[in-house]
Amino acid sequence: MKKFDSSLYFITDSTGYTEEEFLYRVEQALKGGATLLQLREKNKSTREYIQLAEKVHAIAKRYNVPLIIDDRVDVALAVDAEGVHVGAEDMPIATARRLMGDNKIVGATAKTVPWAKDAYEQGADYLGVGAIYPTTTKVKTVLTSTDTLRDICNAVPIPVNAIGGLNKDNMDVLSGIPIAGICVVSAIMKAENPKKVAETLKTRVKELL
Ligand code: TZP
Ligand code: MG
Repeated sequence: MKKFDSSLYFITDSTGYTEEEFLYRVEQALKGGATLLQLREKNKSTREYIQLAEKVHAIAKRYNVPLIIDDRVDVALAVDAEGVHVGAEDMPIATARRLMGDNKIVGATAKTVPWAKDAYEQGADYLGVGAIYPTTTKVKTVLTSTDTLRDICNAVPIPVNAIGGLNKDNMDVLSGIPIAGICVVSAIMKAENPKKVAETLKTRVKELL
């Protein structure tokens, strides 16, 4: 399964939630129309990561939404997830591609045009570019300008998603930039009503693309 729609790419953060509440929120996001899902865990043991990924994958399958695992090719393979996302400090993209095979999605992070071109050449299927705005989500990142985002979109033939601090009220800066979609963590994860927020974001992003 290689075709995917990254228009509303929801990236999880289980911090502060019980597993039950977390899984409920993930499902609500999918009900609200998230098109792609990434499980992003930074503090779990391998065993815990796999156990949670199995549960999230079962939910995602019911909504026909591909599951991408952050950082960990072993976890992605263990649960037969649809893909993996690797950043600058993770496994090299070409290695992840070799291990995952050609039928899985390999996503990568890029913050400059040369970096984006290299990621594409190594076999990335999509790029996440940001942070567009400062973010409250725990991540090692710097801001990326919308000019750089546009240049990256024009430099590679693969889908490019904007990420970082995005919410329904601040997406206008992306207007006219040929992105494939947006990635959000906290906008949905911390929402009082994740389903409703996902619906709103989906509508806004459709207007934008
Ligand atoms: N990479 C760049 S910014 C970011 C990641 C993983 C976090 C985005 O989270 P939020 O809550 O949507 O700002
Ligand atoms: Mg990473």
